[in-house]
Amino acid sequence: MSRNLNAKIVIIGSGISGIAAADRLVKAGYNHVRILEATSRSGGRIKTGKLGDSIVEIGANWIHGPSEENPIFCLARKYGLLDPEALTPENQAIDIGGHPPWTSNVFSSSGQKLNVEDYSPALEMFAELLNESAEFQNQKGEPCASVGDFIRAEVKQKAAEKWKDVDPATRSLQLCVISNMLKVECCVNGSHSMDEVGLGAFGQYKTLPGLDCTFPRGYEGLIKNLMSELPDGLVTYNRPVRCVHWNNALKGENPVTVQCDDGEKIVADHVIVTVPLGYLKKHHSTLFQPPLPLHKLHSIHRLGFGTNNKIFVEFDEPWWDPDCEVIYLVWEDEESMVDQVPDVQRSWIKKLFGFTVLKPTERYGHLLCGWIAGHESEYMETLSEQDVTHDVTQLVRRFTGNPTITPRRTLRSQWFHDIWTCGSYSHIGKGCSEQDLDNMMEPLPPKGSQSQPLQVLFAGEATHPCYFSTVHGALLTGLREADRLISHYSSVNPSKLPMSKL
Ligand code: 6YU
Repeated sequence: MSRNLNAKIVIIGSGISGIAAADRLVKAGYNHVRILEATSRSGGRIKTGKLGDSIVEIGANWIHGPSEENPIFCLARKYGLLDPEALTPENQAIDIGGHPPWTSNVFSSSGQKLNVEDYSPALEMFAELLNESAEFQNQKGEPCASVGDFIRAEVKQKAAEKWKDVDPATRSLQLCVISNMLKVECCVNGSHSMDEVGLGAFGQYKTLPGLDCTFPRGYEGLIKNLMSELPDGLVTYNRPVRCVHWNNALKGENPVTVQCDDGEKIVADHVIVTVPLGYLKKHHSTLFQPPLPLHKLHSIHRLGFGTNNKIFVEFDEPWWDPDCEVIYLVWEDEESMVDQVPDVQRSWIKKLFGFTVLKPTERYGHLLCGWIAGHESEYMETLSEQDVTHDVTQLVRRFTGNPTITPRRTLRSQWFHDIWTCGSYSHIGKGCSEQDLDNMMEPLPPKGSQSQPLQVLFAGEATHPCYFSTVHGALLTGLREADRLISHYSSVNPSKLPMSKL
């Protein structure tokens, strides 16, 4: 195939995956590349905001696994966006397996601050079972359909052996801690419940070494730097795409036509679709003409895409220890190991697992980030700021036993009601396998078709086989699809293009 630098390439979405694809193509010499973005900004789920004087992340928070293999870490380092500690070889070498060893404070619903020995047996058991949950990959079968079912069954069995001589109150508390841990995992996975996270392919997600770090001046700094390297005018903002008409060449026209909401029709040789899985789930039937092939549709349905929201809460004084990095809130009536609340409207707040502490204090003051996943989180989005603040205040007063604590201000994210995202990020759904992730990234027309190849390509976090749900995963998918086109047209091996050129 001859190199065709005049190929018309349209990228839908200006999140990190779309930007990475554009950057790679432009630097490879393609001169008809454009991005159509529905909103007025680039970055998508990378979104930095402010609460008072503090910079806060509404979307992505950390670089997961900041080390040499992580392209986000390499770019952030190149642009000088990280604190010096994050750059040290020691920091890069720490292998935490996705769960940073944070110093915790644990409070119970009767207003007690628990001692480590009160809750550590449950934490240890949970961590062990979570590791085991990732080991059914490539095995002949798994004992249960979901991670939630597996953990509950195993805890019951192990508790009967290990905690048989423990007094009932202590034993019940351990089970309540397990409920809290399940809620934490709902946030990590972006799922409503761990009962909806598939066990068989749970081990598909891979972590990188490095202790998770943040961007002291905001994650969006990365987007600004990347955008400054792209030609002016490459992104058209406020231009939602309504429909991608593919296989047009059969009618003697250009292979693809992109129809925008405002009626404009843009012809292209290739379209790279980077819209979130949540958006795809909701709009696939109108977004593609002809419709997506059945195997791709089934994978879109099987993969999970849930909501994880943040509620930032600022206080005048800390009510946690100076070294505390995470606060867990344990409900003492949850010994049945639940991660869903029975009555969402009345008790949505029980789903909030607790808070991470924004550090260092000199930068953020006394600022916490609350985490809440699932349908309870989606309901929270419908409440007024005042109602959310009221419920969070009552929660903190109850768990600390201090009826006077009052937040100075709050701010929450609303990812489910963001019409261009429809949730937060993807996870392995029940019944999912590696094949589903392969199907997600398969271009159109599918293999074996006689029509013009690579008309529609798919990037975005939900199309990465093992780094789905992350910023680095999303970036790598953009590069992958750009490279697919480059190698389609060129004899030059795209892997020879240095990463530093990005
Ligand atoms: C990470 C983190 N992080 C917290 C929260 C969220 C996410 N992630 P984009 O959506 O960015 O871009 C698509 C664009 O398309 C967008 O601009 C749209 O407007 C546009 N669009 C849509 N429809 C369109 C149309 N019709 N026409 C035109 N344009 C259209 N990742 O690395 N660290 O700390 C977090 C977190 C609250 C919401 C995160 C984190 C996820 C990333 O933000 C996300 O993957 C990428 O930004 C997506 O980029 P993109 O380009 O694909 O889409 C075992 C096991 C466990 C598995 N999971 C463990 C990992 C945990 C992940 N953790 C995340 C945690 C947090 C806290």
